[in-house]
Amino acid sequence: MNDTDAAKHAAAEVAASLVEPGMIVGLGSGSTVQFVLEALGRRVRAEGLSITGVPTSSRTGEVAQSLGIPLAELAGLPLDLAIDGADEVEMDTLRLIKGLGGALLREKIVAQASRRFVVVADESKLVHRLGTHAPLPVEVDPFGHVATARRLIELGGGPALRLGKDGGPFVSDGGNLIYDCKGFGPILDPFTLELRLHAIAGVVETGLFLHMAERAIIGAADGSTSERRPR
Ligand code: A5P
Repeated sequence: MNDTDAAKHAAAEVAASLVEPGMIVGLGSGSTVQFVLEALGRRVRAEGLSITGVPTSSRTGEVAQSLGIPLAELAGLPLDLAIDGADEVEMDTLRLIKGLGGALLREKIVAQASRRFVVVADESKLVHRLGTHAPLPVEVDPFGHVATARRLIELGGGPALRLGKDGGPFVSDGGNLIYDCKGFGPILDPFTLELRLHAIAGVVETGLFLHMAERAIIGAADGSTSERRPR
């Protein structure tokens, strides 16, 4: 295991230990969550831990199923806990950029439906200001998306249409396109930016997760972890 994976693994093990019998658990997406799924699958098999997972992407659903984690769709009841990764974690506030994996819309719906939202990440994801390294992913409706992108240019986002492995546009689980916006960083006022982006018809969701995370579990390469809470 390389250093980054060791850090992700350490954070994931702590997050998986927060899950208690009977919980309905939102399961995020990405490589850090993959370690969470493995830890939960192990607990389901070894301890008979009875939980219901609500996946945020088809990929997570497939992996969770293969590991024996029972799944359900998101319904009206609140989830007890959601666990997800992040592309950037603002260290003092725990505001996040998410969506480099392309699952931001469902991740945000699941996080919003959960009583508690815990982030798992390696320490490379910690930043002083959002938009330091990661572009801001903005999910848009395919209809007229070039016109929508023009509005993102006007806002200074410098949008780039995300491409898939086949060289064509990347299409999210919800059938939408994603523009990665490098131009917004560093993001000093994410709340105003969120409002401006949502005021554009055609924008479905943004990768800004504000006031959502109750804590972040940050893993280091030596296998240690630290916990951060928003100030
Ligand atoms: C998926 O859409 C993203 O929001 C992920 O949570 C994010 O990209 C973190 O992924 P890693 O754990 O692979 O870094």
